[in-house]
Amino acid sequence: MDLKNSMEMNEMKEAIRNEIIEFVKKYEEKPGINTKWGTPLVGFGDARHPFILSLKEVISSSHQLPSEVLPDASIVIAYYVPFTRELAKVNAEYGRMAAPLWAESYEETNAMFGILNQHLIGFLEGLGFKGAVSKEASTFNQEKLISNWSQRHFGYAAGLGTFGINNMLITKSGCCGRYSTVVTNLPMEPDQPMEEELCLYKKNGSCGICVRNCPTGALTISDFNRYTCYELCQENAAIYTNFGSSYREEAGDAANSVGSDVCGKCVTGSPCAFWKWR
Ligand code: B12
Ligand code: SF4
Ligand code: SF4
Repeated sequence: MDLKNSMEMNEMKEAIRNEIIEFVKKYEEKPGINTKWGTPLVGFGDARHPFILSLKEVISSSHQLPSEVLPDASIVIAYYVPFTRELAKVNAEYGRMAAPLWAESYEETNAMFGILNQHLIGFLEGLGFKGAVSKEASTFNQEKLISNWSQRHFGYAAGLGTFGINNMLITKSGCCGRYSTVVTNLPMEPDQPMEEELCLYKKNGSCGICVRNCPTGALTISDFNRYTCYELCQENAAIYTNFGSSYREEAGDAANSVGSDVCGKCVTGSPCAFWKWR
């Protein structure tokens, strides 16, 4: 890539970043939207990075590769949309169950992702490129409790953050937020995975607050039991049936298809939720 092209590609990255940031800012103002979001972070991951190509072995043979979503995939745009400290405080202080606003914000964010991703694809097409979204991203296997499109792993490959012992992908802005991705055929220099370790426990053995805040014991310093975690998420889903039912309808679990699978106590009361210095 020559200098002129690399400058144009940097400008393109900035344009895409701004498109996402501005979209979220405007979406927040829409009538009926109760969620407030912070400034999104955007990364550009290499669709053919060895880490991405290893996901079928690391996660499962049914995990999709970017080329199965878009045949000439080159870059996966991964973005992180943070919630606010106020929302984190409300959920952290609510007791064992998730706060209603946490459940509502989960649903509103997932709904926004669908619309924002289509907007982004239109934006890319306007520039002469292609974009596509994995259908697997909005569902997960109800027995194994894993998805065939791991947003966190694409976020990691795009340099957005590192995995904490709370299992979240922690960014420089924190981990109290949600991830989405769009696969593209953009011809640009990809971002690389972050080298700095952001989880305090992994960095120097301190903290461990997420483990202490987990009401079920699903999270320990060395392990995460997704089934125990899901039990509490399902208890919350039985209460929060009016905000939406992300992932459930697509999973085809008719008997259990309503409600918001949330909890988030390992995220909302943690120092890595927003980092004090930001
Ligand atoms: C299935 C699912 C669940 C299930 C199962 C839990 C699980 N698998 O993590 C249930 C319903 C229980 C659940 C619960 C929650 N979830 Co959930 N869930 C998903 C979903 C749909 C798929 C996750 C998945 O299957 N990943 C593949 C598996 C194998 O990977 P993994 O579980 O992430 O495990 C890997 C990491 O731990 C990683 N890892 C650990 N250390 C290291 C170090 C290195 C160097 C590397 C490379 C990797 C690595 O390796 C593991 C194996 O590969 C994603 C959305 C998506 N499509 O990606 C959201 C998602 C993971 N959930 C999310 C959230 C926020 C939650 C909850 C807080 C609920 C809530 N919103 O209130 C809890 C948190 C539980 C926890 N501590 O992990 C967010 C995480 C955001 C973030 N900041 O990271 C996601 C990404 C949704 C989103 N769009 O943002 N979830
Ligand atoms: S709360 Fe502390 S130990 Fe847990 S993930 Fe965050 S930084 Fe790591
Ligand atoms: S979401 Fe709740 S139950 Fe699951 S690990 Fe986090 S704190 Fe524990």
